[in-house]
Amino acid sequence: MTRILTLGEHPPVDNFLPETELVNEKRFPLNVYFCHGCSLVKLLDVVDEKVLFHGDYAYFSSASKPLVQHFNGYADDLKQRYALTPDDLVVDIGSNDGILLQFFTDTCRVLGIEPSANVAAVARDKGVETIVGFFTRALATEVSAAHGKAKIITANNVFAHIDDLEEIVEGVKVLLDDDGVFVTESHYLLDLIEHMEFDTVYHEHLCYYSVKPLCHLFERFGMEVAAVERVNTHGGSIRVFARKKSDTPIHDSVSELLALEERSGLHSLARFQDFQTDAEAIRDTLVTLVRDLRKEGKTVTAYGAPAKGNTLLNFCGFTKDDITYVTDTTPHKIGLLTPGSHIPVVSPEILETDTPDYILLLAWNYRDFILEKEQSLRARGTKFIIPIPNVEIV
Ligand code: DWN
Repeated sequence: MTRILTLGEHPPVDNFLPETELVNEKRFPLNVYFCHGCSLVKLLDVVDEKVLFHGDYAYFSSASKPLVQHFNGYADDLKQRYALTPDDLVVDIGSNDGILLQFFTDTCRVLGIEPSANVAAVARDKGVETIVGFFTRALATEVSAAHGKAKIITANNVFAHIDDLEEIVEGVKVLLDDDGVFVTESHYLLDLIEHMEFDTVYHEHLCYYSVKPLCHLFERFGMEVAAVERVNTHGGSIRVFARKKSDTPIHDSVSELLALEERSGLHSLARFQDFQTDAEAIRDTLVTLVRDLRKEGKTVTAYGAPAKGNTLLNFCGFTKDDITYVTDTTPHKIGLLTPGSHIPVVSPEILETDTPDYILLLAWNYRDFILEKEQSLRARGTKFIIPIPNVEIV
């Protein structure tokens, strides 16, 4: 393993806190490594999953309208591919607020598995049956005994969060129908490095997947990657279709993406040699810009308090002296402080009356949607600072 990026000591990005609890805030090293064996890029400093995912978790997928639209389309795609009948079972691991399964309840049986009770409660209110807990072999055995085998198991923006991959893949094999499919969506390493999305590095994200190490992983457990697709969520992700080993031919998309990765140098350490200096260059440009604007008496706020935004704020060392407040649509985050940088999170309604001179767009992965949505604010003179893939003002 060779370290390819160090971002310093950071608090968990989804642990938004009230002023009174700041004393308990802990920081952990945030370093990224490249594996010479299978080309996997990952963290080695693993923070206990109970510290990261707990009964007061702050991320609600449905707080982002474009993401709801994405998962609606994703559900339609799976329904078309796999002729689901009312008796079929679709299980979503890390189902959050039921953002995907809500689109299956009219078609078949669904079951969510979500470790954060407060988020699972929102899914249940949507009629999505949800078990509160982490997915394990034991839970898979219980579920298959109670509900039968699953035709489809999904794990979106969660497969990269898991340290014990053997436990989850073996659990999937227990619960999955022999001709079932295990579909995952994870941030794609190629997009991360090509678009300098270093802010998506945080403790929840243990692995930064490319297709090569995923093929190795499933091979180890008697499964295979049957097909892959690139999707545009979270700055660029891969939707991977895995199944139990079979005689059915593998779709060309797998060899095509493996070849693209090879051509892009993604399987060799050299590809990452400038990762640190390039990340620091973006940081330095952003810090200089914001601090110069403040010196000129300009007001600077931020838009969206995503997990990735907290990596960026802390890597830049920003405080509320630099950024007065950050707006977010997630009720759970409003009224709390951003982890580490301790900037107040407020309701987006403030922008109906307040006209900041500049707004740092932390939720850059929804750039087009947000710039469109905030036309009137921009007409009032507010400029947006886009930090990734390079700092620009629009
Ligand atoms: O792994 C994870 C990734 C995949 O998703 C999770 N553990 C956490 C999450 O990361 P994130 O917080 O960076 O995800 P989002 O979806 O980019 O977060 C966007 C944030 O911006 C949300 O808090 C909602 C907010 N938002 C907003 O305030 N106004 C979003 C939109 C679209 C808006 O218009």
